[in-house]
Amino acid sequence: MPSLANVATALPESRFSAVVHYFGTVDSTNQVARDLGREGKPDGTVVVADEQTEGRGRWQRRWVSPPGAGLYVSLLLRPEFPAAESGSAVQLVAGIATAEALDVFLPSKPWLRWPNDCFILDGKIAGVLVEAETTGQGFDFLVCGIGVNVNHEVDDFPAELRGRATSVKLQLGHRVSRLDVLAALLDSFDTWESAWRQHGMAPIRERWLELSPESIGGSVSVQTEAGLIEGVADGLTDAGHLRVRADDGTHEISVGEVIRSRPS
Ligand code: BT5
Repeated sequence: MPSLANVATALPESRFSAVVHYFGTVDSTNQVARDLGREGKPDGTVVVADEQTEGRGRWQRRWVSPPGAGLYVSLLLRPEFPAAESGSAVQLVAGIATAEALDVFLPSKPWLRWPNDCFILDGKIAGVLVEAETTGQGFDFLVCGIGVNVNHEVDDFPAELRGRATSVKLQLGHRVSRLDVLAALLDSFDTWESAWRQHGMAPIRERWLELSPESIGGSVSVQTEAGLIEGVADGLTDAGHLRVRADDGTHEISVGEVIRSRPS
C-alpha cells in the first residue's frame, strides 16, 4: 500500500495537487493551514498529516487522530465571496465530497447529518471543520479541515466513542489506502466547489439533501445556542441553514447541530 508520506507526488493532477504539505505529526492540520494562509500561501494549498496531537472539532471539541489510521487533511481556500456565504457552501461541499469518497469504498451508503457529520449506519466516520480567517480589512481565507476514520481498529477509539464511531476498515474488514480516499475526496470536492462557483447554492444544496434523508421530513432534535429545538426538518435555506418546523413556528438554524432524529 503506498505511503501517505508520498502524498505530494502521488495525487492526480488537479487544483489541489500543486502545493501539498505532508507532516508526520502536527497539533492540527487546520492550525498549520491557517499559519500557511497567514504567510500568503495560495488557494488550493493542501496540508496532510499522519497524526494530530490536538485535532479539533467544533466548540473546542477534540478529534481523535491516532497515527497510521485516519486521514487528516486541511484545504486552504481563498473564495471571492464573503466569509459567511463561502463558509456555509464549503461546509456542504466538504460533506458531499466526504460521503461520495466513502461511497467508492463501502457497501453501505454514507449519510450526512447537519451541519458536518458523516455516518455509516449509526457510526460517525468523518467530520468537517471550516474556519474563516478575517483580517482588519475583512475576509481573508477559509480553512476546510476534514477528518476521515480510514484504518482504525476498535482500540484506536477511546472508550466513550466505541459503538458511536466507525472506520472504513471496521466496515470492510480490510485496510484501504488513505491516499486513495484522499484522491477521491479531492476529486469530488473540486467538482462540487466548481458547481457552487458557477451555479451558486442550488446544485450543492440539492446534492447534500440527497445524502441526508433525515434533513427532509425527519423528526429532528437540534442543539442550538438558544436551546433544543425539536420538530420536522424541512431542508436547507439558500444560506445552508437547517429549516425546522416546530410547534412554535418554523426555525432557520444557522448555528447548531442535529443530535438525534427518527424517520417521520
Ligand atoms: C467534527 O467536529 O466532526 C469536525 C472534525 C474535523 C477534524 C478534522 S481532522 C483535519 C482537521 N484538523 C483538525 O484539527 N480538525 C480537522 P464535531 O462536530 O465538533 O465533532 C467532535 C465530536 O466527534 C467529539 O466530541 C466526539 O464526540 C466525536 N469524535 C471525536 N473524534 C472522532 C473520531 N475520530 N471519529 C468519530 N467521532 C469522533
